[in-house]
Amino acid sequence: MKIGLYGYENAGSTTLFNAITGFNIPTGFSGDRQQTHLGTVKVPDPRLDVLTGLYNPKRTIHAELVFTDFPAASREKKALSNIQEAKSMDLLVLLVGAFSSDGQKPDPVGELENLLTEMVIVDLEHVSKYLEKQRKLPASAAGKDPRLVALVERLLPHLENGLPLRSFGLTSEEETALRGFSFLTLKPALAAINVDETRLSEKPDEAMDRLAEHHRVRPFLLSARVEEEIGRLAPEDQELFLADLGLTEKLSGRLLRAAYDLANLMCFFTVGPDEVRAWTIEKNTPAKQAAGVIHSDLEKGFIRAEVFTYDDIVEVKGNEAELKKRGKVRLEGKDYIVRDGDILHVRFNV
Ligand SMILES: Nc1nc2c(ncn2[C@@H]2O[C@H](COP(=O)(O)OP(=O)(O)O)[C@@H](O)[C@H]2O)c(=O)[nH]1
Ligand SMILES: [Mg+2]
Repeated sequence: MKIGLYGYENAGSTTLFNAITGFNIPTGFSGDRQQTHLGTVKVPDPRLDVLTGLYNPKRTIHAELVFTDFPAASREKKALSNIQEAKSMDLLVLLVGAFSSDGQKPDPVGELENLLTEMVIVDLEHVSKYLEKQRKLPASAAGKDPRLVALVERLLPHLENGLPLRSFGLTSEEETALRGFSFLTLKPALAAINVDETRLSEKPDEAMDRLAEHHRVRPFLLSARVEEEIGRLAPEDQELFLADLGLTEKLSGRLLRAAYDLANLMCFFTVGPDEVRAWTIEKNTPAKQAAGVIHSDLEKGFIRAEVFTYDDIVEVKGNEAELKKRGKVRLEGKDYIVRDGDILHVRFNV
């Protein structure tokens, strides 16, 4: 899963990136503002720690997310650099500055509106170009898909009205048909509002809420600088600091959970003496596709999956033989919908 950070200069995107990844990239004008930064973050999951205790494996592998901090957009030009790369992201974090700095009045609502509008324009241009190309093709042209063209035609007025495709009301079949376009305004997005730490427990104001609702993005309050500082403390001190701010968890944990929720993601596990590992899939994924996340051979040669739940294996302290005796190990076929916390042994043949 790939998460892209976008925002205007000085909104604090590189500071946020440092807070999440633990990196120490120079921020503000001391940094190289044209550089793109990439960082991998382990998804914390207490269940994985418990399973590690039960199986005592050679290695434990967390689910991982990759964060990309794109160069900040220039306020004068408005344009977002690398906006085309947003198409390959699974989730967007649109960061706006709401903290006070040198007497300058922040304008988080205006910033967010610009970012969101920019994304509508990218999709609108994509749709217009596609339709223009299709119109020029003879009816008999290979690969012509009149149903897809008709669907895309229906999207045009919606985008022309400045609305995101998230609010179009697409059916899941239509969404699948449109996947190849990678529309930006269909991607799950967090509106990350970078506030002073004293305002962390406040709610986003009404104008912000209205805008976020209009574009179907989820507001998320954070304080990048203070979280960056907390990240540099010893773990014991981190908890104290967080508690002082009225928080129970570091930014990376909160943000990752919001991302999983918004993108409709969940984890299943594989276990054994070599490796205990968490895997990320979308909710409602059938067993065969879930196996494909582990390895394409497991999907191709999928026969069945032995499935048991995290809670059940914890109850028998990792004793799978005992679990079988109790009839708690199921044999599931390719269409079984994998659930959060399921543990899978995939049987396959290639
Ligand atoms: N007061 C305050 N300053 C911040 C905060 N986040 C970032 N900054 C400062 O804003 C400047 C720009 O930050 P940077 O992360 O480089 O912004 P970017 O241009 O969006 O990547 C730096 O001087 C940061 O220290 C914050 O939450 N509070
Ligand atoms: Mg930056």
